[in-house]
Amino acid sequence: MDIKTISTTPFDDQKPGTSGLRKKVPVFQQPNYLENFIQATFNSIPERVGQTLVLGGDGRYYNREAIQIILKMAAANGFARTLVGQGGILSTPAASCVIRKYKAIGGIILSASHNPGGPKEDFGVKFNTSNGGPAPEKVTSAIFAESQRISEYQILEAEDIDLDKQTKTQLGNMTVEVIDAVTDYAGLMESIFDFGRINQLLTSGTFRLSFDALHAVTGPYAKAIIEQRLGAKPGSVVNAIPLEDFGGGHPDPNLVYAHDLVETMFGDNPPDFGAASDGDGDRNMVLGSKFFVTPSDSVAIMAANAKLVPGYANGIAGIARSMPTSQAADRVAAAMGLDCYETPTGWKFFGNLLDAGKVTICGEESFGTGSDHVREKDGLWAVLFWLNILAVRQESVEQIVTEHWRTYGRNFYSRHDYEGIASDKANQLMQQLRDRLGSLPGSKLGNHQVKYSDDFSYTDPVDGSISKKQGIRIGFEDGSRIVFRLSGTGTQGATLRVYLESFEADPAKHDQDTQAALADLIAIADQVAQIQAITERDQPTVIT
Ligand code: VG1
Ligand code: CO
Repeated sequence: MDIKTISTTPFDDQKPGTSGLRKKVPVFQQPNYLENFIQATFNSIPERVGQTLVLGGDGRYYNREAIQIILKMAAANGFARTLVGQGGILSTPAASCVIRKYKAIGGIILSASHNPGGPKEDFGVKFNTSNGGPAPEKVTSAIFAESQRISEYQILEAEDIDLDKQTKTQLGNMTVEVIDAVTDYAGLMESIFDFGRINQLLTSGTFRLSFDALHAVTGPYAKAIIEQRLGAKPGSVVNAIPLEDFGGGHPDPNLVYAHDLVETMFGDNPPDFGAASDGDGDRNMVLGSKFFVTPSDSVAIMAANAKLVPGYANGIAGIARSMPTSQAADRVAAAMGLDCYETPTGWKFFGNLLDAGKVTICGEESFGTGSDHVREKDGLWAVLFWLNILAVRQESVEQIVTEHWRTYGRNFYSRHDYEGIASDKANQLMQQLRDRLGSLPGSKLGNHQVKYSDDFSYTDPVDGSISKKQGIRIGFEDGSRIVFRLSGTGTQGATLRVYLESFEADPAKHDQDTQAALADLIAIADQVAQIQAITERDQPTVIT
């Protein structure tokens, strides 16, 4: 065996963000950059020797090269076995499923999620632990600490592995198993949902659906599950072939970036159901005919209808949502007598709650929903959940959502993103807001009386760990809220996210336009945070 020990020096910028380490491809291609981060990750799991690792990615540019490097490093670092998705492909939820099913010590997922891909675009590395979930903060901090004192890494000198054939190959003392990327995941979906009933709906002749994979990782999964197993008409899944640059698009399932699907769903004679997922398959957007379901409503509606799905027929244990996500889910939890947890942004904060059995369904406003079936948010799972509800209730998406609002009231909700602003300006904006937090409660902003204002701090109810400075919240007496935070997934400058929410109990007012319903809060947000003055932008780049 030819294991080489290579001397290296630390890079100071390897601190994982909201979801792994994300940088431009050329940054990862610098000598030793990827290797340092992988060795730092391996160093943080001393119990790795003799264990199984899971490896795959969303197929973006540099995926295959990175996989070859990581395989050789895993072989040199004592792993007994690595499971790799065929072609180097594993969606984020599928990787979570495989880690759990084969009791791996962890997994490495190569993805920058919804960020564009290509030689000059984004690449990323996420490490998931043995529960299948994103490494919690204590692990990502340990990885960062390792990256700051690294002096060498181990790599096996060997030929590249053929990633396209499902075979077992020996790499030093480690076995590499190239596995079908879809089978385990599809089997899990079949164990949760009523495939028979969904099949009846999809083959009834009247129901039409369109799933846009945006040339990202969910293409093969959606083809296999929605078309082949569930019988949707061929062509129901579009843009199904994963491309290294996602066809030049932005694989982000929202009303702005999934524009073709939006045109289909809001055009003439639209299908009954439309959905899209992101680069790595963990996000979902759900649409009905000429109707958009906000992700915050989606998680609330799923929780309220969970008993219609066989996998949740015995009820759910509780609900969790990220802090900026609307409080629609809280209303469902209250009505069902369940606990509802509010966590910082990022799926890693749901892991402990799921492991402890405190919650079953989790959601984020950023088009992320999931459950205890894996430890990641799961785009196709959410789509199948909706199809299962539609198959049982035999109503349209719009009917289901509007009826939900009549029962629970409507939380009007929108997120305004200001992308690519200068980091110093973004920090200045947050700092001056922070400086004013103490003086806001009791004062009036527009017509709204401030009830509380703080920088969100979270104490994990399971292990007691504390995460501070997770976003500035201003809450009003009437239940409306404005939240400000900076993105932790970008690779260029800073992105300011402004989250706006108000509540309306009166069904006569539920069909207002969202932006109109939130207009006064939007004006208050600008006034209190000096957005236009500091960023010199007169409008957001993306509104969801
Ligand atoms: C964003 C979203 C957050 C999500 C994260 C990862 O983070 O706001 O809700 O968990 O992306 O999603 P940020 O820090 O940019 O706001 V994914 O699909 O990129 O793994
Ligand atoms: Co994603």
